[in-house]
Amino acid sequence: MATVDASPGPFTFDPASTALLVIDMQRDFMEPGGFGETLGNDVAQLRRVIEPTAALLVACRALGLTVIHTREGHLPDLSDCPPAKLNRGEPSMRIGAPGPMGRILIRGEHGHDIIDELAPASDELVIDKPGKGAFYNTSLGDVLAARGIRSLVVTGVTTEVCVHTTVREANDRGYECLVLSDCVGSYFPEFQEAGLRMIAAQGGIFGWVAPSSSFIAALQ
Ligand code: C5J
Repeated sequence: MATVDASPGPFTFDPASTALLVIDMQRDFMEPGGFGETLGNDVAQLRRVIEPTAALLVACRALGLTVIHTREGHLPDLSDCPPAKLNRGEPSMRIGAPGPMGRILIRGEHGHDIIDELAPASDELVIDKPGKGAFYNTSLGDVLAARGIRSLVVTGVTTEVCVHTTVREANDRGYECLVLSDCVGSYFPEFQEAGLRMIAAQGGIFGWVAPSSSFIAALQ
């Protein structure tokens, strides 16, 4: 067992039953011309998570920890994109529209894939998801059960949307979640702060929060 110095208290985990989850580090959220920018966001806000997440991946891979990446996106015919999502808000381009990185948030397009800096290794799982949560309409639950995973170390974007939804889904399914504060990012600094506080509040209502340095130290 290993223990991380975390908030609201120590997070204890068995590396053999722990997976690193890297959520939606896709060009569509991280780079100009993608889904994030069509919604009016400054994608530069998210770039600070790249370097610590790359270092975290090196540490987890060296120890053989299970690493799972997710990508949010839709089938080319949009049959898995409900109108409530497609028509929401006033984006400059809707999901499926042709953008500079290919059709916005569509599987197989350049913008839908994970950024080069955090590209999955060949033996790492990539779960495509149509929703915000990584469990909704995906094989993630089965994959985790098959591997005996009980604890999730959660990273990715964006903190208050797909990271939060996934952590909440995971809680309801009985997983222990540690969110790494410098490896999750939001377009909104105030949501980043509040999102992290919500996880560890009330004695860890959704889980634990720690910087990646504390998690990496616990792995040594
Ligand atoms: C959003 C996500 N923000 N990956 N998706 O629409 O958080």
